[in-house]
Amino acid sequence: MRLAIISDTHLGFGWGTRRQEDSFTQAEEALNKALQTSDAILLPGDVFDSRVPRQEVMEKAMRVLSLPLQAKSSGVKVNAGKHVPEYTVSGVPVIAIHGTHERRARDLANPVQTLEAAGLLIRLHCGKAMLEKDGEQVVVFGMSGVPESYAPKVLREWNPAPDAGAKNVLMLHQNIKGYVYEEAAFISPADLPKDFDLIVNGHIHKRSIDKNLLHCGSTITTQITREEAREPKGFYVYDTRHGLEFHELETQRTKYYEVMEFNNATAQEVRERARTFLENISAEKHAREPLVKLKLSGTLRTGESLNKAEITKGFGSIIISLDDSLSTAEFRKRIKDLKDQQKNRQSIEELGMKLLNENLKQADYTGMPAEELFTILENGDIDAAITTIYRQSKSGKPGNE
Ligand SMILES: [Mn+2]
Repeated sequence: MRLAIISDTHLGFGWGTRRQEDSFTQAEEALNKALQTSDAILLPGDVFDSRVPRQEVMEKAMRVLSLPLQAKSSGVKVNAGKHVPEYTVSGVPVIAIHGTHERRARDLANPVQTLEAAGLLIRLHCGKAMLEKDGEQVVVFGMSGVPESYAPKVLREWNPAPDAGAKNVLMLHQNIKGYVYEEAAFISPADLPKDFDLIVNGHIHKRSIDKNLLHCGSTITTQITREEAREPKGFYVYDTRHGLEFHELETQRTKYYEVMEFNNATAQEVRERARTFLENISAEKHAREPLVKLKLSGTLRTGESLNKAEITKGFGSIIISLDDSLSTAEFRKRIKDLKDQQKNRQSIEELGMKLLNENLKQADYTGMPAEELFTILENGDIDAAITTIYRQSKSGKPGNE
């Protein structure tokens, strides 16, 4: 059996910018290629770029994700242990989990659930779907993204057990130690359930294969880093007989990442060096406008100021992200002010979470994670929050305030 794995399509990414079609173009290319040779398609989370996508994004997403339903039947039979409309699996079945970008509080519908309601895919959360074709069985297990600190507990309690008579694939969407900075992850590769033929983790946009753990990366570049600039995007096919194949996307833009260091430079020096670099890129042939990340760092001579527009002027055929961290004294202060503002905003949210956590603890509350409750409150849905607390509090009665 052949399972295409298309991760982190981030549909709707860059909406309102010159890149607003990219997520759809690249997801569509991946799906069209996958449909030619695969029996089923797995989407390990972050299908969308946001938890409440605008209608225009939803419309485009539905067009793209209806392609597998319209494709020629792969002949695979699916049993997901729940009702699945006939048409959902009449072409090439799609099995998805939701990721961090889509996660919402339990009582609120996330966009992957919306797609499932329309019959475009089968969504798993601590569940599995059995696939069968020509006497071969593959079981796809899926745990949708949960807050990182809950991930070990949710995984332990779910305790997915591979089926001895089948190939077993597990889909996750979490941080895993060794792939992100240490404090961000609560799961190590050693904590992952044993005896799976393949574990696919979404979320990490850089691809890698380590034993049976696959990070297939995103189909779209959401952040140009030095490493991501080198790495072409694509998707994988897991062939149960022959292993993993990578398929590179042709519609992706060429990426450039450059850091320029200056020491006590004049604005003119900076401008000239930057423009020479951009001219070289602009002289090359590109099927699509390339993405350029240019970082200017170091120091500007006192009294000099840089006009970014003068650097990028005339390069309409390049999508430039100009990161100017050149500092003169005034500039440093402006950045510091902005950072302070940002910090203050964050700390209000953190303080809110902390207060909520403490109050819930005092009230002996054991219901949904505080983070989810916080999201409901953040949305201003006080009634929903109260109902949830009453329903889920230990005693079933309100606590002491
Ligand atoms: Mn992602």
